[in-house]
Amino acid sequence: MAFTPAILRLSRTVARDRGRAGRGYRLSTSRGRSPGSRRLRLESLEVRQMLSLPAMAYVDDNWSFLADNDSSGDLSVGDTVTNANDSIDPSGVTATYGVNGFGNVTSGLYTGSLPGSATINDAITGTASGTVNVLEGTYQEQVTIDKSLTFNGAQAGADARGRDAVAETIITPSTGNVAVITVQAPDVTVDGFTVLGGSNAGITGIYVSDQVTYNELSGVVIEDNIVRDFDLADSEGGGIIVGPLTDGVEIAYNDIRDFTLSSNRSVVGIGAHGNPGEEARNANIHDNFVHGLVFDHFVSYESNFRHPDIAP
Ligand SMILES: [Ca+2]
Ligand SMILES: [Ca+2]
Repeated sequence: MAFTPAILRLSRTVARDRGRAGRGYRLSTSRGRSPGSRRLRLESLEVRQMLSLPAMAYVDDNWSFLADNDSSGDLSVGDTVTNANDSIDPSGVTATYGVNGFGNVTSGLYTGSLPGSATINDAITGTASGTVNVLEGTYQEQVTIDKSLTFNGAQAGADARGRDAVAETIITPSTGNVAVITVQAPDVTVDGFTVLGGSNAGITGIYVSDQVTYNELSGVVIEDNIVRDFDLADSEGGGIIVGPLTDGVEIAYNDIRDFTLSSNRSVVGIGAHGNPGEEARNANIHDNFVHGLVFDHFVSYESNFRHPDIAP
């Protein structure tokens, strides 16, 4: 099937970009020192992170500034922020910016964001295996979950099928030919998000496969997510895709809807694909809605297709 290699190319591109822009970038501050010195810095950084990373973090697109704890006269790591601007439990979450609170501060005495503390990916980097709560709002980025954690949106625990007119955590891509959320670690739950594709070619909403270290992933649950409004133009795409080297991924209570494309390409609502020796095994796909996939030309789509590389 032509769809499979496109998804593989996609995930490998994401992995390469992540390698360039992720932890390696932080280490570039030691440029000019000896390689041995760089390794020492890496080790001490990782030790420090293991000792001090919180197990629970929050991300908000519109924090309210509460306290300038270091009297710096601006937003800095360690200041107190609260979610006063949200409609769900306003001011119910108080966090320490850059420690267990990430994102943008839009009201109060000092506003803005800081590099390393601004994005959902920053929150994942800054959290030990535990829970990252992304509060209601809209976030434009490609999220890579590269450690075992629970990744909760505003509607975590709420069945996505027919869910409407409630405050959502919306993640939308900044470019085409990417997965909006990539799960590449075992024991990850993605619960209660909306993935909004927009007018970006080649988008996959949520993709599960470790194309970096090629370890088989188990214990992954994708539930209660809306994946909607993809205008894929002349390209392929999909809603939720289980990729190679996975075992027992559960996909349930999701609502996949409103995909359009304009050429002879394929779109998959929910699917699984593997490679010989790298199968997607035991995928447990149940209780999802896939609807509103609209095409101008011929296209094949399946909500749960069978393939020789998908082992039972
Ligand atoms: Ca400050
Ligand atoms: Ca918000």
